[in-house]
Amino acid sequence: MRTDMLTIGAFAKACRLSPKALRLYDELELLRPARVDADTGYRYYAVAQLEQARLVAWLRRLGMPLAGIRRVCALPPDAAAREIRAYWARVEAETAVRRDLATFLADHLSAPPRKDTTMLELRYAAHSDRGRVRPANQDTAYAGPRLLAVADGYGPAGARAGSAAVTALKALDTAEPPAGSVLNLLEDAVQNATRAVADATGGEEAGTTLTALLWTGSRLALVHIGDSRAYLLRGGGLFRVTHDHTVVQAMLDEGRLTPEEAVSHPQRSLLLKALDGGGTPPVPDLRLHDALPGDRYLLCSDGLSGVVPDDRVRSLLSSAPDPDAAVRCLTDAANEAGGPDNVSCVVADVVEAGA
Ligand SMILES: [Mn+2]
Repeated sequence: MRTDMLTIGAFAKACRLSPKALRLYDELELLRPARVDADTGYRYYAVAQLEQARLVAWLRRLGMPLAGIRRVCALPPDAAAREIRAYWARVEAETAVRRDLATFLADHLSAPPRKDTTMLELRYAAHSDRGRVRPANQDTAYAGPRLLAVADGYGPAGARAGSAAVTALKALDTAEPPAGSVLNLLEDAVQNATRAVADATGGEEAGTTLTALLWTGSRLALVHIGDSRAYLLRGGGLFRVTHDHTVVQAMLDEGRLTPEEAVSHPQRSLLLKALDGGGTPPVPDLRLHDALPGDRYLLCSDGLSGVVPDDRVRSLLSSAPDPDAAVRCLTDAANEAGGPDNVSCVVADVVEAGA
């Protein structure tokens, strides 16, 4: 027998893994023995495989799926390092989504923090504009006493898709506070919107984003799918509430793109998630925001966020005297920046009732 070959026992000792683990790695095709004796079935490993055995063990400890481990092990060190960083960025992004869901559920189960009995209500305005380049407007913007929504349709039947999604939510825009569980309302809303999009497009290539806020009387519940956005202006600061469901955002999260590269990326509007009327409704991002008097919310399509930088949005939004003026000056700003896309804005102020 060659001297650079180790029995499974000797190899196990040298790499500090159990023979059982090594047999498992063999079965999972993560680490094949260098030689298997045809007569006895004994496994032999090369000394050069020690490093890889340790790597497999660490990657399993990291929780990397088997396919990922196989890929990493087949790569040269530099590429393997990139693959591990990208894997971890994905884990963190997925954890962030779960963290938001956990926060949403905890918020939902805890009482609103406002102890005084001041009634709050929304003052709102919506405006949608074709822009300066597109032949038609495929955006839909809606604002009512309880519902704020923006949908950005794409594909030949995109306008119908966006409008159908928003129309499906309008049943929530009633005078009375929503009865029953907000969780059910939001779940039903997305299902109804998905069905409405399917009916409206009749199998044509089309879909839409949907970003909506539902007013419960003390809180705003967010449903979000796609790359339209929600922002909150509070205490002079502009906070982005939503995370884009785009390929470019995922690449940003994974550290494969810089924010500067993302702004001009040719595929920046390619969606990872949308209401396309397909079989299963996409899982939306959900959030619950406690409303404070003086809060100003903005929903917009990428026709605004794609061309008007956040600090400009913040200054326009904070200087506008009311929601109507705000939606007008924001759409104007998008058009002044070239208006390459349809642009939609919804602005709502949280105010004391009767104020
Ligand atoms: Mn758009």
